[in-house]
Amino acid sequence: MDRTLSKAEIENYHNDGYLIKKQMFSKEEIDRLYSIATQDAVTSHAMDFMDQTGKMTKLTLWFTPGDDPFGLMSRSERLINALRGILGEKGDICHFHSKIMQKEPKTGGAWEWHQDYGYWYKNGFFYADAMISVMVALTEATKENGCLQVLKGTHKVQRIEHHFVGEQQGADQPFVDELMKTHELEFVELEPGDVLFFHSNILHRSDANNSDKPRWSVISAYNLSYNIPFREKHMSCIEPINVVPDTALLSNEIAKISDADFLKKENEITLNVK
Ligand SMILES: O=C(O)CCC(=O)C(=O)O
Repeated sequence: MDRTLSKAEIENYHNDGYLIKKQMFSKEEIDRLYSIATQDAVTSHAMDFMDQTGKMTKLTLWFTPGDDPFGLMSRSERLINALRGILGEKGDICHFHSKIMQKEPKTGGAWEWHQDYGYWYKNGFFYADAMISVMVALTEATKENGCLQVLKGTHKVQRIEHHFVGEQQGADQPFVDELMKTHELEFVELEPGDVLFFHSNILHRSDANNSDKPRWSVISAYNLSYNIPFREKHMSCIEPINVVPDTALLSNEIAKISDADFLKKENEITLNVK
């Protein structure tokens, strides 16, 4: 399986604001990550976010990538090379944060239409083009279990105002309604091990999980080192990543998450990091 991004794939990312790369992680790697993701050590740090209908969706978020399998995944050569291809050489690639998204069967809630930069701008980052998210599917993600939806090409429209909707921040709805008339909606269905790269300004959302299957993923957000935020206290976002070989994820003995700097919900300012 060729895990490097071709010129055409990078061009597609810049045109559409996202790119799906199939099977960047093997079944064995995903089995290892998923088994750790479901351990108490991870789920006990999960924060609940209520959607408009009162349903809860959970996520566990940390900033500094450790030597555990999730840290090794987010620092892996294959991902960092892909990010260099997409983001170019204007700065070093830094890890802003990673989060394990836990959308439980029947109960897992929706995420409203938003741009990630709609949140991150509030932390004092100036350059949306220097920020990107990478979603790695830990389970199947389908329309039925609430896969991500993107509005193709909307990364080019700049930042839209965001307001609280339930406990989340949503993009100003009249702007979204208007953009829906002219931009194609794609349901990003993924298999375990597939990866979605998406621009910090692309509009995206997901439905509640009304199926009887969980929808779990890990999303790592990255930033280029020149994009120095003036309101963010966690400094991993401007520290160049210590890249590890792809083999590290399976060859490493650590079978649990590191005791990292997990985000706690009560911190108002850092809530903008989601
Ligand atoms: O995982 C999802 O369904 C939504 C995630 C998301 O919107 C985000 O991380 O910005």
